[in-house]
This record gives sequence, C-alpha cells and structure tokens, in this order.
Amino acid sequence: KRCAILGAPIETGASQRGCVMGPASLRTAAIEDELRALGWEVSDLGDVAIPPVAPLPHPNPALHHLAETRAWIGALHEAAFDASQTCDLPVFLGGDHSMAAGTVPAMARRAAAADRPLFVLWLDAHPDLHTLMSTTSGNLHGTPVAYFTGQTDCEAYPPLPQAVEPRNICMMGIRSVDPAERGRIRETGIEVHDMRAIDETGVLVPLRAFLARVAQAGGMLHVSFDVDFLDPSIAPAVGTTVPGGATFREAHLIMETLCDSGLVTSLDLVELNPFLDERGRTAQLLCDLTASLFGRQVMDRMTRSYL
Ligand code: DIR
Ligand code: MN
Ligand code: MN
Ligand code: MN
Repeated sequence: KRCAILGAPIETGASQRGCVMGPASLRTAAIEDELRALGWEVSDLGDVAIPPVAPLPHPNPALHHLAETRAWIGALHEAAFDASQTCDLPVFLGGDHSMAAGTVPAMARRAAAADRPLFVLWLDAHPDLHTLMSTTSGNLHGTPVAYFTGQTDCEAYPPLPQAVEPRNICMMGIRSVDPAERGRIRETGIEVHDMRAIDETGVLVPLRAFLARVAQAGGMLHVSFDVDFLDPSIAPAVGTTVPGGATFREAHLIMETLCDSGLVTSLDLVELNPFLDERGRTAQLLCDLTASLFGRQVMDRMTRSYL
C-alpha cells in the first residue's frame, strides 16, 4: 500500500492567517512516521507553491484574494493529479478549504480516467457551497463545493474538466449554513447529515449507508476533513470554530469505519491553523485520526467488515 503526502500551504481562502503553517505542523506531529509504522510506503512530495499573481477584478466586491486563490487551485489540481498517479492514497495537507477546489476536481479526473465515479465525504461544520456571487464574507474557503459540482458563477476559477455529481456527495457534521447555501443544498439534493441527525442516529447509520452506495457503484472515495468538523473543545486550532461538533470518538469511529471499508482513495486534511493551537494538540489529533484511517486499531479485530 502506497501513500503520498503533498503540502498545500494556502491561507488566502480563510478569514484569518495561519493555515500556511498547517503542512509544517502536521509534519512536526510526525504524520509520515505514523503511516509508515502502519505498514504503508510513504513518500513526501513536499509543498506546492504559486508564482506572484496580478489582482483579478470581479463583479462581487466582497471577494478576498481571488487571484492568489485561483492560482492555488490551478497549481494544486495539477500537483494533486500527479501525486495520485504515484500511489494508492494521496493525502493533501492544508491549507484552507479552498484547496479542495484543486484536489477534488483532480481526483474526479483520476476517477474518470479509470472509468469510475468519484464520491466525496465532506466532514465539516460548513457546506462550503457558496458561488463567487453568493458569498457575502468573500472568504473563498466557503466556495469549493459549488465549484466542483459545476454550479454557475464560479467562472473566475479555472475551467472544470470533470464535475462531481451532487448525489455522490455526503456531508456530515454540518451546523453552520448560510441562506444561499441552504437553497443550494435543496436544489442540488446533496445528502447532508447535520449535527442534529448525528445526535439522533450516531455517525454509523448514515456513514454505512453512504459507503454501501460507494461500493455498489464501484466508486473512488475522497474524504475532505475540515478541522472545524470536530468540537472546538478538542480541536481549537481553526479560524472558524462552531460549537457542537463531533466528539473524539465519533471522529475516530468514522476514520476506523472508513479504514474497514477499504474504499478511501484520497484525503484532504484542511483548515488547521497552528497559530491558534494549544501546544500542537489539534495537529496531533489530526495525525491520530489519519492513523485510524490508515489502519491503527486499539485491539485487533478478526473481521473488519463494515456492513
Ligand atoms: C461561511 C463560513 N459560510 C463563509 N465558511 C467556512 O464565510 O462563507 N468556514 N467555510 O470554515
Ligand atoms: Mn504522532
Ligand atoms: Mn470547510
Ligand atoms: Mn468549516
């Protein structure tokens, strides 16, 4: 089993600075050693970078750093696609969530080349479904899902080679939705399990149903993990904390179940802002959650069936 690590130190999509240190912080938490200890062959491909860019005018005056973010999306798309050709499971270290506008379309292109559909598990407090016209904060980390599902009003981003089908997306942990996003969830029919749904059913009921759909379709599965999916009490190092997030065990159970499924083919770890952390605890938690996805277990299990 081969895995590649690719750093995406982008912070222009977030509301505050610091995500640029995310990849370095995850490397300091020894993510590479952890995965190697679990029997994976790991290559660290280093960090992606962009050249200086000229400002890009846009009809929505609220947008922040459009030119830089657009350049990051283009550079990341190419680097993520190339990384995916070298291994079974690339891990993209963020960086703010606008990077998913690069990584997810790249994984959709990889899946299309293998004649398989791409599914996306979106673990986040937010649906990130704004178009470049509907965002009022202007923070572009709120836009990747609208872009990679092919919504209009994202034309300032690079042309999209391969859109992700909204019915192939499952969101969990959602608890902060803007009015324009609410309407777009309804229109697109994206499956959203908000925190109330998780309170009612636990994480396994919706997760197993989604994984069964992925398996049935012979799909590839991209997991996009936003730090703010987690409760701020265990993961303080993110610029947009929202109370009432996933617990330590809910998050590990998701990662363990994903591991058992054998379906995950790529992973984003995003929005880690080490400037806001308490002695690296959030980076360490992300590193441990990733280890659960890559096969760490407390006790060996005879059967690792997930259904
Ligand atoms: C809010 C917050 N919906 C916005 N978004 C995100 O600014 O568009 N926070 N993604 O992480
Ligand atoms: Mn460690
Ligand atoms: Mn997000
Ligand atoms: Mn979020």
